[in-house]
Amino acid sequence: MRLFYAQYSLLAIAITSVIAQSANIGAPEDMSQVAAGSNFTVTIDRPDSLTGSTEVALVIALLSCASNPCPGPSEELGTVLYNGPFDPEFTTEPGTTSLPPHENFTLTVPSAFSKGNAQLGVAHFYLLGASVAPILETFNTTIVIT
Ligand SMILES: *[C@@H]1O[C@H](CO)[C@@H](O)[C@H](O)[C@H]1NC(C)=O
Ligand SMILES: *[C@@H]1O[C@H](CO)[C@@H](O)[C@H](O)[C@H]1NC(C)=O
Ligand SMILES: CC(=O)N[C@H]1CO[C@H](CO)[C@@H](O)[C@@H]1O
Repeated sequence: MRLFYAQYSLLAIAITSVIAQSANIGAPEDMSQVAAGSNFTVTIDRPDSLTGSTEVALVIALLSCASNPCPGPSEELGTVLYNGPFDPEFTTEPGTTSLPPHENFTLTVPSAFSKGNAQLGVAHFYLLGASVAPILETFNTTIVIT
């Protein structure tokens, strides 16, 4: 019985850390306004976790959903603004050291990009734990192009 509980709690820890592994968009906030043709900063947070993981790649893309509902980033990413490595780090900037490991990307909205709501979609590929499980996750926020 003891063994059972021990295994059960190990499993619970494993599940919790898988959830905690998920990256997310720290900025911009949902419904932030960004002018077409301008630069904006996207912060991708990568909360620290128990299970070791190895970063592989990150894609950040923008898709207009001014005239159609946003399909979700796992269906369609749209215009790729960034495609490359992901290197989340703790910041050393005073006053912000409680932030989770993250990376800031300065990206440019194409000047001809349609105005209105746009899906800021992220695809994140990494290798999880000692078993080196390949994980592809997608997540998104909505920004308003002005
Ligand atoms: C926008 O970013 C690009 C590339 O990082 C840079 O060359 C350009 O000067 C920036 N523009 C503004 C207005 O900050
Ligand atoms: C990312 O940007 C935030 C907000 O400007 C800043 O506080 C933080 O130090 C930056 N992080 C890194 C790693 O440069
Ligand atoms: C289309 C799509 O996947 N939208 C999702 C964007 O992210 C929010 C949560 O931040 C979801 O609620 C939406 O479903």
